[in-house]
Amino acid sequence: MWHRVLLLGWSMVLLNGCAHGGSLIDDDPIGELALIPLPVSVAGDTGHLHLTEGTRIVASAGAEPVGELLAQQLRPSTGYPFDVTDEDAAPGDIQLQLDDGEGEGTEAYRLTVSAEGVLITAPAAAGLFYGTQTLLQLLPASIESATAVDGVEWRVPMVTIEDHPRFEWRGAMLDVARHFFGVDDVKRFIDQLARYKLNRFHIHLTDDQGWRIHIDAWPDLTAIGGATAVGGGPGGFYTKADYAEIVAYAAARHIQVVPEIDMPGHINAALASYGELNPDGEPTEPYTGIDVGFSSLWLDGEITQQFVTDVLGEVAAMTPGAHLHIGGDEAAATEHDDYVAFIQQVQGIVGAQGKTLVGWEEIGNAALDAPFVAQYWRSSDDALAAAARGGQVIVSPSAHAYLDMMYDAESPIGLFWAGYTDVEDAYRWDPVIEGLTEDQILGVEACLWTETVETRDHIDYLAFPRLLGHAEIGWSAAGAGSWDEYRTRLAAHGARLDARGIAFYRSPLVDW
Ligand code: TNX
Repeated sequence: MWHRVLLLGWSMVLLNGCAHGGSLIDDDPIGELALIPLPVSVAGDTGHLHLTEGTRIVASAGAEPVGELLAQQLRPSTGYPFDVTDEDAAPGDIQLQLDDGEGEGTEAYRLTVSAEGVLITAPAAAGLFYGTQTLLQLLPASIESATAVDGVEWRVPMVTIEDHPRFEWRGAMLDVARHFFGVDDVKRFIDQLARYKLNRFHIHLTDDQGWRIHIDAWPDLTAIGGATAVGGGPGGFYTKADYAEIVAYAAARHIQVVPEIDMPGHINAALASYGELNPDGEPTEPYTGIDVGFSSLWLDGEITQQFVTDVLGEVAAMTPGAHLHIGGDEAAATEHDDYVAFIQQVQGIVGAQGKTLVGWEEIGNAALDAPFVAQYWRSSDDALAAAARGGQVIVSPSAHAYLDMMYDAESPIGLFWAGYTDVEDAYRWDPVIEGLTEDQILGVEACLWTETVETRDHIDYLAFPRLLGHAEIGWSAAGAGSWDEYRTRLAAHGARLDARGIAFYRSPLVDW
């Protein structure tokens, strides 16, 4: 018979002797929780459960990968073994259980912390995974440390949390074309998305300044087009093995990779790699500046058709997710009618690969057939046109969700064209743009364009902490949080970002 032992009046705990480590508890008030994104409901009790050397992760059938990942996240800082097992749970264990409940979808979860242990239940592995990410946020910030931290009580408040996301698509985009970022940098970025329950990683693979994904049928795209970057740097590219590594790493964290091949504009890197893609048979000059809207595919060229079919075919084959992003933005060097015909044709090519087409809002000008997805960034006219044709909309309003905008006049990097975007602007915005209803909106995405972003620290500085606000907009119920209380939750996340080694911007709007 197991029973809990409370040592009242002391902020100390006793170990209850029992076969598998036992459970340690205290009765301290749980205090303020600082969860981002805010869950649907949180009910708090008094007291904490302490994780110990003996705490195991008990994973039901199908939950093992989530259990393993959680163990990997808990071991470095605590130094505890966190064995993952399918044995019966003992007091104090962390249980991950798939249940039959469907209710709120595959990403929903329920997390209960009691004297018995931690119990996370969900109808699917994705929900279990989000439950584990919430659990991390219930632990002290130093749980995030990559090395062992002594003298910390690894305790979790006694709470019951029920949670599910507002939107299906909760994304972040990284432009690896203007400046290239290698596999390790990308994984590190994906780690942060996972922490905040984002589930789409949109990777902008090609642009005027660089082509970053190897295509077997057109190897010079990377041999030549991969060797440039904004400012004249050496560029770089992903081999198919590199790319597969990114896709698998993201998938383990319940994130789908959405590759973008930007066409028919933003295409100079391809035109510079192959003379035959140009009407005069001559390759263009490599481009290392930051202008937009000057390049176009040669849409009358028969070879262009072949090129597009080959590239999208190989990219589709590397993509387990349902979506292919074909860009379609700022095609100022393409005739309007040609643009429209081309986008329609590309929808056929993407469809033949069994994928759904995603493009920037400008694709709303083409007569596309549902299903397709338009990504709003500047003009609601185009986004509304897309929705009127039955398209779904991802909202990335540049004045709020462009992570490359400067915070204020002091920001050492970043662009300015959509206006300064401080941490408050990145949190206070309505994803349901005027003229659309919530069900026309597939979700939200924050975009990090990298004209001015050259290093890992630069990514950290511009993306954090703003990305956390977007994660909350994507996940939490409408109106769930307010800026005034969000600032205090965000402040508590400073220590977590620090513990993960993220060089975030310490906005003066937040009392870190
Ligand atoms: C606009 S947003 C672009 C990008 C730039 C970005 C810089 C969009 C679809 N196109 O090509 O990198 O602005 O903020």
